[in-house]
Amino acid sequence: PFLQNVLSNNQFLHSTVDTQFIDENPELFNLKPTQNRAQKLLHYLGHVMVNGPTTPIPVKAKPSSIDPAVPSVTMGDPPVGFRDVLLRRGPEGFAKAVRAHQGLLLMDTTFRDAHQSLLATRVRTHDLKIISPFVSHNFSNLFSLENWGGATFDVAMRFLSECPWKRLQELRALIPNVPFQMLLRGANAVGYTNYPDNAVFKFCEVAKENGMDIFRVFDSLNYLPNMLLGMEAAGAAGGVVEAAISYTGDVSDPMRQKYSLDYYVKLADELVKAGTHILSVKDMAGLLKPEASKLLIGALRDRFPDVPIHVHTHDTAGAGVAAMLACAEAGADVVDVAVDSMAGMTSQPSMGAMVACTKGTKYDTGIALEKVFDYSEYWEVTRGLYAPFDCTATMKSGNADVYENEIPGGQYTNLHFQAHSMGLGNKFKEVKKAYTEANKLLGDLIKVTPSSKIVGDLAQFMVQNNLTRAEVEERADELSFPLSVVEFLQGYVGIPHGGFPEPFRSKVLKSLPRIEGRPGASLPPMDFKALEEGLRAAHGDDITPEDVMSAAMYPKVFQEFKEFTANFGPVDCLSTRLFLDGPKIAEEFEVELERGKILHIKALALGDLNKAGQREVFFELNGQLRSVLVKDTV
Ligand code: 3PY
Ligand code: ZN
Repeated sequence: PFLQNVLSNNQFLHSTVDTQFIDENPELFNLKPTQNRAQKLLHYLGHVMVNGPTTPIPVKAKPSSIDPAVPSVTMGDPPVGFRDVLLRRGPEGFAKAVRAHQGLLLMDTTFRDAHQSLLATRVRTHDLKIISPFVSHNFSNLFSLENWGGATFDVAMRFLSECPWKRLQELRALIPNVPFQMLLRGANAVGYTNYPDNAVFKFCEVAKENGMDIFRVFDSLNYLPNMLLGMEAAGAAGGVVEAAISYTGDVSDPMRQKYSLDYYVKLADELVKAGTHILSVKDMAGLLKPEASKLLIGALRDRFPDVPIHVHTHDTAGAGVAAMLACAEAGADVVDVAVDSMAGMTSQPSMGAMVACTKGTKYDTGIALEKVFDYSEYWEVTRGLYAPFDCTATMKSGNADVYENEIPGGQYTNLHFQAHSMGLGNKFKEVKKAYTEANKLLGDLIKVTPSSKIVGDLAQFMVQNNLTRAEVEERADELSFPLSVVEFLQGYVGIPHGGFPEPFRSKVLKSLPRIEGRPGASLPPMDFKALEEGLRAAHGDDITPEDVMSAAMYPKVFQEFKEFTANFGPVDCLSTRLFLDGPKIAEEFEVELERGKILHIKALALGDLNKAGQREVFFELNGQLRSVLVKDTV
């Protein structure tokens, strides 16, 4: 308003004042549009009160009514952690320090993979932020905190209506001392298909600028050219490169030769040769048994005495802690865990169990068990807020059948959910059997995003059409397969170990084109300038470089996210219960829009349905009566 007055002032307009300062500083006019964020949030809350949550809810359960207690944190700066080592010594020095470290190091996956596996990736920045100072002060000796990438990028915008970059920025400000780690799907970045090379490079650059430290890079087929592209992008951005070999099969079973010890060691050779700072084994389905851990990690340790080894697993069968202890004994430097109340089943093995089981041994983690208990209690109660997404609504235990079907943790939960929501809860075994058969049809693949989705799509196709593997093989030239399967066979994902299955491939593809080599190599570079201009035209001038990357990865999801926030405001400021369930009548609450800017809101009443099918919802906002009109769509 002040500027508006100045700009309409006669003296100002007729140049009788010296405007040189203004002329020389055009950025003074980069004004935020008048926001009225409060009214938009009332609109959102009213909408939830009338119509229920905007995000789809898979389970008929309400968020718990118990609020988490936040454990207290001592005043002052947090202790020095590995991030300080990284900032001082760079990625190479960091890797040396990790390798030289006495005792076992842990990565905490609670902020990413744990909730991706158990709670459909739905944990909101709001709840991550609340516990961040505690993590920073009490878990400063973690190797890293995995808090970004994988499915979180997409889900943040698509289902939580929040900006993934803001999450990264806010967590970084709260946890300066623990390295942050993300999951990068190689040439697929944080998406499900190949992006042009320059998009993967730019993505890593922006991620690093926003505070990301360690990039775990994998490819869903272990296809080396795709992995190298992701590694180069992470390295060029100045990040720590952690190349991850996706593990499948069983190296301790002499009958299973396709993914043998020799296969993994040879792949590791290539990754080390390419200069990975850290070598990772990514056991996305939790198939690495203790005996296999000894063989695989032992072999890698012998071959690469100077390279830190980091192992990731899932606890689907229930043998995760045993496997990670075996990995530590075989020479792993770092293993992945989730805090106890977010661990187990399709998530990572329990942090508390690993800390307790190694205590007093040469693998002692140096983490205080008491602090793990506090951390776990916070997450136990917070987890209750996500009851509408919690896999334990239907899944009651782990299951050792994963050694046969090899379904990755997150997908195992999703398929279980899907089977139950389609009323096929008693047919889950069949779904898993079909998955096993579909995998064999496709030539026994490494299965992780997106190859796992392709196997899942084929399995679903077989169940829906009541087809056996033999029938699919026989009738391959006449069936109309899911697009993902056809594209995989065309080579759009990469080339699987051992090549494509024949004659299945030829029968399906007939004369369809086949891609030779790395799929991304033939994509034209993304025109970021044009993309940014388009976004400015659509959404106004406050588009950031981060927004441009969001739109590059997920154009439609980003557009919908912008439209949503233009309507409903910064819903990430709401508590999770308010976000999912809205307030109760007469409930009073505060919403912190930004530091020190707090709204005091009371929900007063819900009006009757009017002739236009709307309801008026009444609030008190900072002591003043406000109302919003909401279309009743229920
Ligand atoms: C992802 O790609 O999101 C994964 O977690 C793979 O394991
Ligand atoms: Zn995982």
